[in-house]
Amino acid sequence: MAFNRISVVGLGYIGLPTAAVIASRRCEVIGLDVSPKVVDTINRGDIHIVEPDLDMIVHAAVREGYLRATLNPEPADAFLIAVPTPFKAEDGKEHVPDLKYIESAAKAIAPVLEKGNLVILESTSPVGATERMAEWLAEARPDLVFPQTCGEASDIRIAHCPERVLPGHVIRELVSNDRVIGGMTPKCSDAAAELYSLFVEGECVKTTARTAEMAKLTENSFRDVNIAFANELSLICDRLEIDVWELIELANRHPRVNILKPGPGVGGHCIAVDPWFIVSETPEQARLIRTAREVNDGKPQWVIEKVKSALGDFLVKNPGRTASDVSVAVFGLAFKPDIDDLRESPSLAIAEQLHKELPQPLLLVEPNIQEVPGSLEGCSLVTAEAAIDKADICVILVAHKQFRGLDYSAIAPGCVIDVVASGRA
Ligand code: SAJ
Repeated sequence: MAFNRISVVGLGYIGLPTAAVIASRRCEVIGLDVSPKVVDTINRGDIHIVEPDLDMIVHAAVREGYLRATLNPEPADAFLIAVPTPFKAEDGKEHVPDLKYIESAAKAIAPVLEKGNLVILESTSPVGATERMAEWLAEARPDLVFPQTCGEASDIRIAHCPERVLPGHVIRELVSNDRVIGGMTPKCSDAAAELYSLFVEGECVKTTARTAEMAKLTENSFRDVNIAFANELSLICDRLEIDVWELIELANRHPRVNILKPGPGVGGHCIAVDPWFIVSETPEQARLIRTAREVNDGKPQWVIEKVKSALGDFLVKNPGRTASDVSVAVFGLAFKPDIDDLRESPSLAIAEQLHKELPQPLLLVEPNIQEVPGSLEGCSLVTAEAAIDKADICVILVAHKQFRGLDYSAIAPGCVIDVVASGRA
């Protein structure tokens, strides 16, 4: 199959890097997005998201004419859909996958589809979403035949090939990771594998669309369950007055034990979301996966209680002081170390809650941002040293590299709440 022109639908954290990497292989790429601002930014050779090295690659691809963005669907040989799949509340259930963006992407490209085209769904999706997308395409184009009705004789090839890249390492992982290629038929898998061979150096492993959907959900659920184990251990150890970090280090010396790190909770747009796609479909069976989600989602509140209890103890030990003159510093707002992404961050959620509940504005230490987030208006962004100098209580929520080796000896005993063992990291 010849891929002279590839359309990437959705130019976000996955779509834009993918479009740029394909374009860097000297293939014509058209990026389709619903946001005029995003389209303009990319057509200027700039980027609207933060990802190391992406700016350079987009800039070069646009300048050399291999990448351009548009608001209007255009014909192409292959369409790669990378739109968000959030969850919604429906029929009394809280975490139901919301396929509205996939539906609108399918409806947007349907009019320009041509016989012989390949459509790939990259968005993390509940099992069955690829088949659903194929139905939306078929409804819009009764003149074409699709794999769900015609199998290998279809005019359009359809596959699910989930993205698996780690934010912060997207450009490297896009090329080096193995790819799961889930075609609706074996020929659909072959066509998709051929497309990925344009830029993937990892292995392209073929399977069915449903297995590919479940594989992606499984990977993120595996990580969520393992983080929940670490987070649960941190609660148990706190109760038993054991240092959880020392405990994990010791247990991990066993050749078959590898416990992850406890933290303030699980953030980001994937690991805290995707397991619900399994729970939503199979609630009776997915008991461990659901519990892991609940353990991780409960961690921010546990941290907040820790801060309030430290504040209570501080006031008992310092009878001349009142809550309104106790200063609390929060170290780290990002959803994980060494990035500037605050979206779906448990640390930001903890800071917001403390900001609401404590009378004194917080001191914020977040070396990766330049402005105080709107939800923390009134708080001040300060250096780590200034925070330690001014604060009575320090709460360390993210193990940013800048927080290693900080000296908290000026802070009273019991007033440093280090949720991520930043000194050890
Ligand atoms: N976290 C811990 N303890 C740990 C590891 C992580 O508390 O030991 C927390 C992080 O601080 C963060 C959250 O978990 O809040 C998620 O971070 P992450 O680094 O585990 O993962 P993401 O969300 O940045 O990216 C994940 C990756 N999935 C897996 O590693 C299985 C990535 O490969 C996926 O492509 C991405 O989700 C996605 O888009 O689905």
